[in-house]
Amino acid sequence: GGGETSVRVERMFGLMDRFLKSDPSSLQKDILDHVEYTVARSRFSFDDFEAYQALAHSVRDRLIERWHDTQIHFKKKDPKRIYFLSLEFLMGRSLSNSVINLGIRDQYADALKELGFEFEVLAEQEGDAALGNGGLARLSACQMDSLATMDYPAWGYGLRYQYGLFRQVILDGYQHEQPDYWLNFGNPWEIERVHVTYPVKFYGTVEDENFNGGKRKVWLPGEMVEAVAYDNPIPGHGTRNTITLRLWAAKPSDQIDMESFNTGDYINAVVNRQRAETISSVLYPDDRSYQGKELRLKQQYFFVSASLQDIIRRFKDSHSNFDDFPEKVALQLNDTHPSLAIAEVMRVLVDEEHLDWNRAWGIVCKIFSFTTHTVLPEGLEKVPVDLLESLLPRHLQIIYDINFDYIEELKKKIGLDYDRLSRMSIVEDGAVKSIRMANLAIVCSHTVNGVSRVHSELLKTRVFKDFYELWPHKFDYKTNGVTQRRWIVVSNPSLSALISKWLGTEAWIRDVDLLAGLQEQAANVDLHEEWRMVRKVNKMRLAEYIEAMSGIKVSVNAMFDVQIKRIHEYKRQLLNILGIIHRYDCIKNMEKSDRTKVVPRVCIIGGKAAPGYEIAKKIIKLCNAVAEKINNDPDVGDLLKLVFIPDYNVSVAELVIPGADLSQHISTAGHEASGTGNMKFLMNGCLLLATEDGSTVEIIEEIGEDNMEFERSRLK
Ligand code: Z16
Repeated sequence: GGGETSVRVERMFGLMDRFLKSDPSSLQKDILDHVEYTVARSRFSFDDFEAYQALAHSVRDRLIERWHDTQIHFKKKDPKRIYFLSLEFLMGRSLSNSVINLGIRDQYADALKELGFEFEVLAEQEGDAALGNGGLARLSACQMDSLATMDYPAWGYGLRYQYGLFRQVILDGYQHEQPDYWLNFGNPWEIERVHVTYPVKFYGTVEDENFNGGKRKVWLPGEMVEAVAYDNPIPGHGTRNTITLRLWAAKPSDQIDMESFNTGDYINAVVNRQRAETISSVLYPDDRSYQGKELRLKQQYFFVSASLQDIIRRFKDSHSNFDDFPEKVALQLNDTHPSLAIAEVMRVLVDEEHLDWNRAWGIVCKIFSFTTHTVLPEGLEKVPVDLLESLLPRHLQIIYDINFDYIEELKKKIGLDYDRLSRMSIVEDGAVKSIRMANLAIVCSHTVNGVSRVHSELLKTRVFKDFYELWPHKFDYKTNGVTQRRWIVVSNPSLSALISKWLGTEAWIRDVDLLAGLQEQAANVDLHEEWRMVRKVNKMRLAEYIEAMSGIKVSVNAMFDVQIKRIHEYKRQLLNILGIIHRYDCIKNMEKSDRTKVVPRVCIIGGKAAPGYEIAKKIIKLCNAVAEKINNDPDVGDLLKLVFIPDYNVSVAELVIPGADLSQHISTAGHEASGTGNMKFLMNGCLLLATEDGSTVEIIEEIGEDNMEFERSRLK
């Protein structure tokens, strides 16, 4: 009865402090409790890694509190939710970011000091979560941080790969790939939701069934796997809002395959079940070429299907009429990777919820927006029809039906211009008949976002010109950004302190525009001096790292000239290396007396090549060969060094960027959709050497022409 319940509830509240406390001794107690009960080590004997684990678990507890409050708050308010669907998230490390956003970093540092540990040393124990390739994936991570900080009711959805982006090992100058089995040592930043699971179906056939005097389609799938949710809490800064990155892992489903168990081959039946897990096992390491592999398509549908079941379940918790769906749900497609979501929503609404086609279509047209990240044709996904037909036969029919209606409408608008109709069709009738996922996404989305102004212009005038002429109102852009929380506060604490001191406030940590206030101090020599000291300290950190990684000693008095990003022809690392060879040659041929005029330079290049991208791999080899030559020439000494930093990732970036004097963003103009590294260097006070491409064009406008120099060719 009620009496008994209230006694129980009272007892529960009595046992629970409303919130975990964050004074040093509470933190120490929590950490030591985790050493003993979570890590299962004696509190008198544990190493740095175990201390990190315990520390991380105590932070996790605090995240969970806020996460619960956030869920309750939004459940009551029932706002329109933003669902960000992305196959990639490059989160990097979580510890520092979390305690800084929770506002308890210093408290933790003090608490640890008394226990004999350094916060920074423990933070170094954490491995990167590298569930993504490059800019697109790090953008997803930055966006999650900003959505949380700005109090949005947002969810990120993705895949929990067991193997993240490969580790790059350099042997004899060549890149070798090693598996990144990142979950080996556990992951304190995720919460496994054993009860949040959904079945995901593949293969099979589509049959006609009698229904209400008519016919309808039923999909009889041939395979079923289970999607299990793993929640990664994302805390905002200066707010209790803590949102969720929900990643799906594949597990064998209990509901099928009983047949194979009945045949008596028990061992093989178990082994076959286990194969389900391969769906979420490995991230594809190609940063923009689409290969048309079945496993990749399976990954896409797996995460789309599980996410939509979850989203629709949440909607149905408080709504019964699907016409309200667009008022409560916004689905953001991060590139075309999740664009099967369009066909899946149609399928659920029509086949499972029994809405008629036009009503379902009206809903679909209001909920999707599509962000596109490239203009390179090889980046555009084209799924072979044969592949789609075998894996998802009902979805193929739905896409054909969407295309049929759309082409009929199109004919009314543009007439029988068959060239144009075939260019704009969702279905490509080439040697290999295929589905153009970008066309599907454009047709069905209300907004198509570019990632910088020039990128958007190129979409409108070239890549998607036909569509722009038809639907100019759909085309928009949101120039990429990066979060200053990670790229200044986490990665450059001394600069962060300097900025807060000279601005007289920490408000810039939530509102980046306030950094403009530093302009008033632009001529302040005291500030200059402090700034130089900060740079020096960061360069020393970086120099130590370089020596530890490569044995190369570099002088912190030299200019650090950095290019770090995925290796790609259009990004022109080759041009950089040729420039370095030229510089070497000049020094060699110089009069000895002229050498004093040379600014000593340490050139730093880092980045991974897609494992199948031969030219990119050769560029890495070339870089290492040139480095070998230059670094071992005593005649050149500190005037020029070249370092290839292996295994470039988010935490390496956090170390390198604050120590850079000059950074290179020299893509062939018209190729870099946006670029985000440029912003990270810029906000750390680094000079940019750049082509007028992507977001650099807008950076030029922001900093003003007083703060830049054009190359002569442009002045002519
Ligand atoms: C990627 O990282 C990007 C584009 C793409 O098609 C595939 C991948 Cl994996 C990058 C763009 O190259 C870069 O210019 C942009 O800043 C970034 O996406 C985020 O929009």
